Amino acid sequence: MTFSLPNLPYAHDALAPYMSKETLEFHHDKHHLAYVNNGNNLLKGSEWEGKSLEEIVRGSYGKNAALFNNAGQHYNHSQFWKWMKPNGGGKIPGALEKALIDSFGSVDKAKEDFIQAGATQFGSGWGWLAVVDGKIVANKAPNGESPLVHNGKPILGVDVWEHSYYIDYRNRRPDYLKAFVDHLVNWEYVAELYHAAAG
Ligand code: MN3
Repeated sequence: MTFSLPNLPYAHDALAPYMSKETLEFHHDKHHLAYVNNGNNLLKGSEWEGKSLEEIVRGSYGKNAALFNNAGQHYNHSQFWKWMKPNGGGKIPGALEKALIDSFGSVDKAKEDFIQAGATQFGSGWGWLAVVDGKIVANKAPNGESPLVHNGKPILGVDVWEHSYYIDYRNRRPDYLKAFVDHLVNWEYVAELYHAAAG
C-alpha cells in the first residue's frame, strides 16, 4: 500500500475555539502531508512495501528509524483527526465508561491520568489511552511512537508536539490537554476502538 492523506472528517474551522482553523491548516494540510510524502518515498523498495500501515509501523520500529518516524506519525495522525469532533468531550458510552471506572477507579481519574501523561511527555510525543492485557492504561511515548509498538492497542491519543497547540495555546500545554478532553474527544470512536481491542 501507499500512504495517502485522509480528509478531515469535519471542516477546518469546526473545532474552534478549542483548535483553530489555522492550527488544522498547518497540522493536517502541511505536517501530516509531509509524513505521507516522506513515508511513501522511504517505503519504496523497502521490505515493507505492500504491507498494511500497522505492519509497517510495527515492523520498522527499531529497524528503520526514518520510515518508522513517518509511518508512525501517519498512523497517529490518521487516528487523531477521528479522535476529535465538534462539540466533543461529552457523554462517554456506557460500556467504555464502565471499563474506565474498572481500570482507573473513576472517569475523572482516567481523564486526569491521560492529561498527566500528555503534560509530562518531555519534548515531542503523544499521550495515550491503550488496552493492555484487557485493562485500559494511560501512558506517553516520544515522537511517533504509540502503544502499537509497546504491546498495547491504542484507543485514544493526543498529539503534544508543539505544532499541535502552539498557535492556540502558546506554551500552555496543560490547557490544551484539558480543552481536548473537555471539548474535543469523540468518545463514540474511542468506544469503537475499545470494543475492537478488548474483543
Ligand atoms: Mn502532529
